[in-house]
Amino acid sequence: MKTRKNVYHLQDDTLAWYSRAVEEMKTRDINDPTSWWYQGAIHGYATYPQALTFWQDATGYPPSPQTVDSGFWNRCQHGTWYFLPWHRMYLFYFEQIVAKAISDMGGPSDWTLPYWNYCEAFNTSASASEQDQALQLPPEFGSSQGPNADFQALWIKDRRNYVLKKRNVNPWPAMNETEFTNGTGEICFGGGVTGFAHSGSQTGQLESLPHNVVHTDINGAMGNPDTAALDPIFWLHHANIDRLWQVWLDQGDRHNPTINAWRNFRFKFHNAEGNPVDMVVKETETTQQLGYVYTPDFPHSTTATPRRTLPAMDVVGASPASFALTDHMSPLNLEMVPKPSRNARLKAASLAQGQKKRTVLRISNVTGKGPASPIDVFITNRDGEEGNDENFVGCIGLFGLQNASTPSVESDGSGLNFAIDVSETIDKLRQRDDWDEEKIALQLIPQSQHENDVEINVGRVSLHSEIDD
Ligand SMILES: [Cu+2]
Repeated sequence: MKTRKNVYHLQDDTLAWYSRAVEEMKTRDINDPTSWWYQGAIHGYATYPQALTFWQDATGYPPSPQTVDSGFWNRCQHGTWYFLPWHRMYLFYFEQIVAKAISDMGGPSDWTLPYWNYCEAFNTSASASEQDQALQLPPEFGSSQGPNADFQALWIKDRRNYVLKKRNVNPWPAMNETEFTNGTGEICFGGGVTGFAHSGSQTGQLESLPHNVVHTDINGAMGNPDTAALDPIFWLHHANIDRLWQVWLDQGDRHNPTINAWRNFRFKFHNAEGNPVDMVVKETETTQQLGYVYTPDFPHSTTATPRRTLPAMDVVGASPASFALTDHMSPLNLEMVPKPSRNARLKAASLAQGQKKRTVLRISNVTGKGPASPIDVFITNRDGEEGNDENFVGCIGLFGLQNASTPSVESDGSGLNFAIDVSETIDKLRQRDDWDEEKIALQLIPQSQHENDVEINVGRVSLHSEIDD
């Protein structure tokens, strides 16, 4: 059994060999399934300017039309219940291809992909310096000054941030969910029920945060599915997401889907020899099945606070119209459903002890383009109140914005959708003396100022709460 280790706990030359392998794989032709370029294109490949700036560096560029249309490229699964199994397979074959490159160069025969556990920033039993360190891109991957001289190939141009914001790596909204999927568009751990979904719209909580938000925080190649896997940190980020799936399952009382449509779905890859292979989702249900484990690490499987299965919900209020998201958006008042029919749906419901009424914020049909930064979301309840730590509800990452906004074979073009559990913030606001159920406003603030090439339009924002009996 292989063990994938925390990148900050490595005490060997795993990263030195990784850098050498990346360098070697970059010399392979883009049409070679085991090249760095082909491996990246399996996730996503495109030639609009923002993507071309990375792809034109590829050995043998441009790829032959036969390669592009081979059915092996542009396969990544997003906004779907296949997000986790597809990426697990993708990492599994990539790890074998890298390991073979390393052993062919005379290195060790058992190279294993490490993971980057940025979630450690939420580990209150870790020291402050350990928490801070976890948010930093491991120094071997370079800095804004350029590559680390000993690990040249682990750097890539145009990364926006080398230190993540703590709120962008919060594992709890995902880990606390108890259901892998609960049908269409509802809040859940692993994503909504779909078919093959290269640019789907039913994003699970783990995919949303930390996955999407970390992508857009680092930005550059990582900020876009059509280039993300060209950044060597991509693979350590996804190893952490893959680990969180296993930690979630190990909490007990959590289950993968049992439906055959999920279990029997098949995806194609290439193995270390460059030969086509396929794998079925049910082969990926635990890491052990694929011959590897992760070192025990935060969050531990016993520390989550399980949320109740999502009850029946109804709309309490919504934005009156679609709106453009600018850098300095002031709070937007939601239009509330008239009171008689709303029937105090935001009041504390009488639930069994310790249970909280659930309220969910949906941000739907987000369309646009450009390298958007993560967006902080706040709910305010007072005139003139701006977003702050007390009314912060979460952040969203517009990973795949352009593809989701462009009608194509892969997407209906209706944009990205997000769901955030806001029960705790609503609960906090309800405690205030001046709480007013008619005054729910929403503020969306990009974490960094956008250049002119970013355009974001939000179709609808709506607040949903549990129906009273
Ligand atoms: Cu990703």
